[in-house]
Amino acid sequence: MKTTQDIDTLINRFKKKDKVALAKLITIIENEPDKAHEIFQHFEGISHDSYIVGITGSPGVGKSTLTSEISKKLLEEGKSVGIICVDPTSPFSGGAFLGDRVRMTDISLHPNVFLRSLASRGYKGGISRAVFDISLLYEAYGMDLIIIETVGVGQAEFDIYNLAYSVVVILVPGYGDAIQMQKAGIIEIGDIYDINKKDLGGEDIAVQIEMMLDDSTFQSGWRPPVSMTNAISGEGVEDLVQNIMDHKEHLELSESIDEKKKNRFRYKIKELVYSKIDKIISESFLNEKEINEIIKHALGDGKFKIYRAIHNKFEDVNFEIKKR
Ligand SMILES: Nc1nc2c(ncn2[C@@H]2O[C@H](COP(=O)(O)OP(=O)(O)O)[C@@H](O)[C@H]2O)c(=O)[nH]1
Ligand SMILES: [Mg+2]
Repeated sequence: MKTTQDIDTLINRFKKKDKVALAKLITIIENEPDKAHEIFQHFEGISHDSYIVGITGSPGVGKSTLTSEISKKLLEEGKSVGIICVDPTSPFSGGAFLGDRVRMTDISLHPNVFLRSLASRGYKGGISRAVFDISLLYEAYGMDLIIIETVGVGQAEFDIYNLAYSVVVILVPGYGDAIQMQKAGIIEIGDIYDINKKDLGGEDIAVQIEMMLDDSTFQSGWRPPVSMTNAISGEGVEDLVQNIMDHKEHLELSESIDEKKKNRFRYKIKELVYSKIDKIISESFLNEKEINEIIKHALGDGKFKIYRAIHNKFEDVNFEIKKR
């Protein structure tokens, strides 16, 4: 438990761009979501916006390697980058060969980069809650770009489209045919496509994606570009970064960036409201002790009684919702 004074000290150091303070604040927010309002009230005067990029694709396609390469390009342009990596198989979280890990953590030593890796389980309020809060801390810190790396396609607990303004879908040679991609829903989600590991081929996939995109209509007026990269040599990464910047410019010019931002906050506000209500409900109707009693009861003389127990519990309740 951090005291208010500890938090004040951390905030002061954070405002002076102390990465250790940033790391500590992230840890507090991860473990004690209830502290978020106390922390964020210190940033109410900050109006900085970061641009949020989501990088998604199956495990092993090269997301971490690419994130690292993209970050290097951005650093060369004088930009700062905050990385959030939600991938249990990632070298960032220690799941791969030592060589990889050394190469990746390399960039995180740069003063303008901060990297946080999240295991995909065990967060109070879920992984998307933690990712949102960390992204907000990065914004307060003044990061120009935030990159969220995730295996998030179709993953219920982490919905990248609610957070990222540009979604980059990474594919690799040998992924499968176009029909499979369409079935997997992959063709609908990307703002940008990249075929990584071009040293192993991939022309055929690029052609198939291009054809599929040609057959689609895009109400937004943005037709997703397709790049090919070799994340190890860095080949093609410049094109990919350019595509991300072009998409950013498209969103800004067409003012659809506001829709993306609205969506991001709508998602967060709902989550905050539901977590408050959830807390009230569990505190006033069913606390852990009562749940344990029902479980004991159920184990004692029959599991079928749990339905009636819950039903009875709520039957007498008079829900009085005050109109405001
Ligand atoms: N041949 C080849 N291997 C790559 C390329 N990019 C990444 N890799 C390798 O693919 C493996 C998985 O990369 P990683 O970045 O961890 O993928 P992630 O799981 O999507 O984050 C690592 O061994 C990388 O060195 C590439 O362009 N070509
Ligand atoms: Mg990874």
